[in-house]
Amino acid sequence: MYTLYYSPGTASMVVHLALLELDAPHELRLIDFDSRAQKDPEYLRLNPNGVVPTLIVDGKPVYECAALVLLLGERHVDKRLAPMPGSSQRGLYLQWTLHLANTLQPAFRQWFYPTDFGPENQADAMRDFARRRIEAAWDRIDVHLAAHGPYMLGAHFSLLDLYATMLMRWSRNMPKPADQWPALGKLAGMVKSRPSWKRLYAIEGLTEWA
Ligand SMILES: N[C@@H](CCC(=O)N[C@@H](CS)C(=O)NCC(=O)O)C(=O)O
Repeated sequence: MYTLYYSPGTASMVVHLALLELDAPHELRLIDFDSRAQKDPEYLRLNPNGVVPTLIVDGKPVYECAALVLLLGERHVDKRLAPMPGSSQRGLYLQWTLHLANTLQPAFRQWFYPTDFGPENQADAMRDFARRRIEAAWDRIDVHLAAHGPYMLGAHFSLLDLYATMLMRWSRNMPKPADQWPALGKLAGMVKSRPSWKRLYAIEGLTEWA
């Protein structure tokens, strides 16, 4: 049994989706951002970064959503939602998962929390820089999907598609949302039609970009 510390629609979303896709028994603990529960000393003992997600795995906290996606894929290998070491898709899988984690997700952090990166009076410039980084990443991923899609790994759905689609969702109120890129839009449509997506929306109480 896993325990996921989450906040609706945030970086915990991909872990929650993965748990649902993998049919992995889990319980949820809501971290209320309005009361800054992510900075509570009790929560900081689990995740000293004061962010979600944190997943309790065999009694121990593990954080970083990309790491959790990789970990869950290999702990539930029978579900075949992640290429294992030695498989021909493994390199591509690691490449894109880390690309999302190292390039796209940090740019979103800069978009949503610009004052973490510089003074208040430079927030607009920070956000504009983040927007350009995000759009450049969508350009590259869309080219990849158009040539090698429709899923990130080709013909077969994997946990990586959940990660890409969560990040696409974060762009929904940006000047150019990710689903306006054709191949990205197609991927988003396929992931959004999965039962796991619909269940997560019901459980987390999400409505936007359903
Ligand atoms: N690198 C971390 C980033 C997690 C992260 O930034 N989570 C955000 C929500 S999307 C958060 O908890 N923000 C609350 C805060 O920074 O106080 C991961 O991938 O798990």
